[in-house]
Amino acid sequence: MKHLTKLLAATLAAGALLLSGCDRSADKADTVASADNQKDTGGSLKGDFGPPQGPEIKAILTSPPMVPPATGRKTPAKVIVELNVVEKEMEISEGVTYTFWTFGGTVPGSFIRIRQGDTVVFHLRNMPDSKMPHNIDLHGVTGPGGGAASSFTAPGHVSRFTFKALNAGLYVYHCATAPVGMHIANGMYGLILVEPPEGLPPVDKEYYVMQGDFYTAGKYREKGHQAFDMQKGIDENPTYVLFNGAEGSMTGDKALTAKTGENVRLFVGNGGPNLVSSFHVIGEIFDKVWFEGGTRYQENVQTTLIPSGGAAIMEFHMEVPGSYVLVDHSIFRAFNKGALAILKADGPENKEIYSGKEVDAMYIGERAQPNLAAVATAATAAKSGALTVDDQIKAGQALFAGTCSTCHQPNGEGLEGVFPPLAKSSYIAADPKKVIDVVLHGLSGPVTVNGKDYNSVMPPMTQLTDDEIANISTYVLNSWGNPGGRIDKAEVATRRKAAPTAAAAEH
Ligand code: HEC
Ligand SMILES: [Cu+2]
Repeated sequence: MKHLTKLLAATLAAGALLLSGCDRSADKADTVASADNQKDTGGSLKGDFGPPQGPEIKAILTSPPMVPPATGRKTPAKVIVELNVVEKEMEISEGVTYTFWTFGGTVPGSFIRIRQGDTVVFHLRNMPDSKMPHNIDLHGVTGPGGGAASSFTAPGHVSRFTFKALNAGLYVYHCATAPVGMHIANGMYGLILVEPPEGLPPVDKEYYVMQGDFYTAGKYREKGHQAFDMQKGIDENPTYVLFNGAEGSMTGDKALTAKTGENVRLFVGNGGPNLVSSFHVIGEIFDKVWFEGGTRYQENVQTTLIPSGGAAIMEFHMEVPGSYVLVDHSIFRAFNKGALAILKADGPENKEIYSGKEVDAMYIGERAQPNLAAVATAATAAKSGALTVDDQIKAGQALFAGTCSTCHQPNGEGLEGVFPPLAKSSYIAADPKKVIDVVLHGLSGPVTVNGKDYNSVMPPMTQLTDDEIANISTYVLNSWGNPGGRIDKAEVATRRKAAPTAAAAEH
């Protein structure tokens, strides 16, 4: 024990020596990086610029993915922030609704932008039709609880507290009412940017993106209204991992946009409640990342970590037109839980930097097309008992594009010797209901389709729900010269039970 302590002390001393040695040489290295990037900001001590000056200012709040304009101020002001807590049902995925608890009616909540040294008078109003009390803890507040204790607000009440924003940075705010995990999991978080006194350098586009993990009683994409599942939350086993509170919140015609030649700045937060994000943009390199939302930046970064309850600012220059995919690079979250968004850059090709071809359908899948409305229509029709074959075919087509077409090709022709055709398939004609089994349980070993032999493996599509499989199967049966017919959800459920898949057997 004694030995160990001694050893530790010696190691520490050696480390300290090394460190101070390092420091001195860094002082001498008079590079742009050390002068500009390593300056002493003085922290909260230097963030008090005295009493507010000029008239009171009402903060402009924006809904995601928009960001309020720069404050443009050179002096500290008194800034009024009015934020409403709204509990409301919204779509979490096509045909799936969830009761979110929100700051400002959106997930994440309204973006707040102020300047270091500002005095903020915060009004938190909990709407009269709320069922729960709520409060707010802003990570940019210096003071116990970050405002939480002073802002506990019952339904139909308003509370007010004042703070001086001493530290510059990008900060998360969230509800901190018990059970805290549940309030955050229901969407109660957002970002507040405290600009440094000199402001941020101007860029062409600024966007607000925030990740969160969600826990529903039903499985991923199971249609209808879904309740919160506390046990899944405790187990840190999310059903959805999302950017801006909904699957597809920034894809298709809602994609973020930019032009080539522009500088884009992303303010990215992570509300959690549980997961750490490995935030990445497929096809871009971050020129700069203000990691952890702090004062210093790192350059030339591929993927940046954003902790739960943390944030980062990143900037990059758009060189090549096309679709860039924002993902959590813990990649099952992107392709199987929804953590995927698109930034679409328009402009002339730049063949010297990139030879061309749009990002693979494999990366964006069905999220590239804005046609998932068909899936929602089918879900609504199914609920009211008015689901037609046509609804099913349209929904199935959209889902086929994201699930089956990478192998069997969009026209169902397959790839010779590798993926058998679904078009005019002799396999399907022999027993149309077999489509359900193949999708549910996969297929391997030798098969002959339209006179050609295949001996490969199709994995079971365990991520699909019963009604998704019913719609895809109905689409396949009614396309490309196949025999037609209709598969309903109940039939899929029966066949699923008949031969449990590996995934189902786990329970
Ligand atoms: C990862 C590639 C892949 C994906 C994705 C895929 N399949 Fe397959 N599929 C195959 C392969 C490979 C076979 C042949 C397996 C064998 O050789 O035993 C096959 C066989 C089939 C067959 C039987 C043979 C035929 O051509 O009629 C059907 C039906 C089928 N797939 C439907 C689908 C549907 C519907 C989807 C989407 C829900 C889908 N597949 C997704 C690779 C895939
Ligand atoms: Cu709350």
